[in-house]
Amino acid sequence: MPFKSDLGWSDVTPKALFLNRRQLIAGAAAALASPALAETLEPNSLEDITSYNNFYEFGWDKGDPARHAGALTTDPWSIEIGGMVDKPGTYDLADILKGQPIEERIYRFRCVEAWSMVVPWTGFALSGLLNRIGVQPSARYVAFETLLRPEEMPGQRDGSFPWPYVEGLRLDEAMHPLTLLATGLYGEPMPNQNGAPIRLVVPWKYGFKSIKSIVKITLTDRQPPTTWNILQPSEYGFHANVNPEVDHPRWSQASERRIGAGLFGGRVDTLMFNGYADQVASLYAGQDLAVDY
Ligand SMILES: Nc1nc2c(c(=O)[nH]1)N[C@H]1C(S)=C(S)[C@@H](COP(=O)(O)O)O[C@H]1N2
Ligand SMILES: [Mo]
Repeated sequence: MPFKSDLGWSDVTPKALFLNRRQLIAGAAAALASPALAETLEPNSLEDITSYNNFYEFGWDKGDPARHAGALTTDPWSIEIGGMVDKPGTYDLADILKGQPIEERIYRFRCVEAWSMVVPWTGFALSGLLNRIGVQPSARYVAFETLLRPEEMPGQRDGSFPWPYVEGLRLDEAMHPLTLLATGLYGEPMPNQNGAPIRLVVPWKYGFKSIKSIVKITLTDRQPPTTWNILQPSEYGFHANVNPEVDHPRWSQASERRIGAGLFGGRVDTLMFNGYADQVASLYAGQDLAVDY
């Protein structure tokens, strides 16, 4: 029988994650580099963030994840970490979170479908976990995989989709301090429909890169396959950096609909790298962003 810790990750996280909405908003104001961005960083409501979701394991409608993800068992949870690492293994989430300080990060979130939100995540930098596991010099990419459990994920009973959902980052992107492993939002453990118990958040890339409910992380020297690129390579690239100047073949990426902003007034200009250009543009120096979409 596999080792079962008496302390599940959900016993550990709520205390570590405690913070209230007022503190989150104060934090957002303090973190602002430019007052012009204040309006765009007012977080969406918990209701918006947990009722309008893409999580195709639970169905194709934006309301399906809220309806069906409650059935997902998220404790116990473990992540298999392997490939070009010093300490490969299957780690209980409680062990991954032990001694790991949890931070609040209020990020813009921009879906490739041209809608957006602002989300007050809680979590920790992916680089912290990779450093503890020990990345070997030969590694150049990080591959991620979502749970495969068709008994609890009705969408996975649809055989036409290449389950499990997979994603990947270049190692320099994975190590960037903005790249987050999120374990909650609004100071509460991650709602199932948002990718419980642990999901990636890469705020300068289209939302499909931010893979949910991660069970496997592999360090590799080859660019890993990614779900939307497998499905439609001419529309969804590996990089998927938010870029108002590179349109999707079927729609403009110059602006976005801010969820919750009301029927009239909800359209805002899309920002280069989703507003994080000063922190990430240097990662792509010398690359043609229209080719590496
Ligand atoms: N495993 C998995 N991860 C996923 C998805 C998915 O369908 N399955 N959808 C992606 C897409 S397209 C988006 S926009 C975001 C949505 O995250 P949210 O529902 O928390 O806003 O999750 C991403 N991660
Ligand atoms: Mo998306």
